[in-house]
Amino acid sequence: MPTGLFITLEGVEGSGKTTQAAILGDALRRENRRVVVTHEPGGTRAGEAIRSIFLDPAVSLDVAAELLLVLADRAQHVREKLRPAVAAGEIVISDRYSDSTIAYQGYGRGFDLKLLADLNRLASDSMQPDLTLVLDVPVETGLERTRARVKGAIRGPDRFEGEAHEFHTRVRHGFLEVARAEPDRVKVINAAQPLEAVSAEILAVVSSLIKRRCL
Ligand code: Z5A
Repeated sequence: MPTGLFITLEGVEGSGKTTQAAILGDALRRENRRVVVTHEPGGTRAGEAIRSIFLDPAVSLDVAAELLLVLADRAQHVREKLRPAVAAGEIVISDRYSDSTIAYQGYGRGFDLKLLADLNRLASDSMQPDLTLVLDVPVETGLERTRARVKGAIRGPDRFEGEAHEFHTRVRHGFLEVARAEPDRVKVINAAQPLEAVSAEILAVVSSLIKRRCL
């Protein structure tokens, strides 16, 4: 029975998750591995519809509605895409997953962490990543990177880019707390380094896991 690997990339905005997910996916494909790169919110048809509501700052959302949307997205993502792909032996790389709910809705918005752990278990059908990489950057560095992107007019600021600096600082702290609590699963990568250095560090951690699992 083939079993793949489930890797998640987490971190504050502009930490480089999307860029690094693509680079890691390409590097593993060059080793002839079967790879799926996906993201939350989104990653399924239902998820993309949820994402467009979720990220649109013109759509007013209560924080409880915001929480329930990311959980609905995850419930569909796990059952439709993540679990089947891992069961088929693929290496699945997800740009954000359940730790984002702990960091954003827990540390950021103030929802009870125990409640979120229970809800995450329901939404994810208890599917845990084999490895989570927290790309850690100072909040200001991440926001500067995303501001440069907004200036380039690719897209406007989303719901979270408008939040106060303290919000993003709590979120960053949340990710680091998750890493402290689960050191076997969660590795922190210094994502303030140049892009190539971050990619090399990520590939080294992932390759070592692949070797340990004899994949
Ligand atoms: N959210 C939530 O609240 N609860 C949940 O449970 C989940 C999500 C799952 C998703 O937005 C939002 O959903 C997210 C949390 C919330 N909002 N926030 N914040 P998204 O998917 O649109 O945005 P994001 O996940 O935050 O990604 P991002 O803003 O696109 O950032 P990123 O993916 O980490 O970075 P990037 O796009 O790869 O890079 C940003 C720029 O920096 C780009 O121009 C790169 O070329 C550049 N870059 C990347 N790495 C480097 C280095 N090392 N040096 C210099 N420049 C770099």
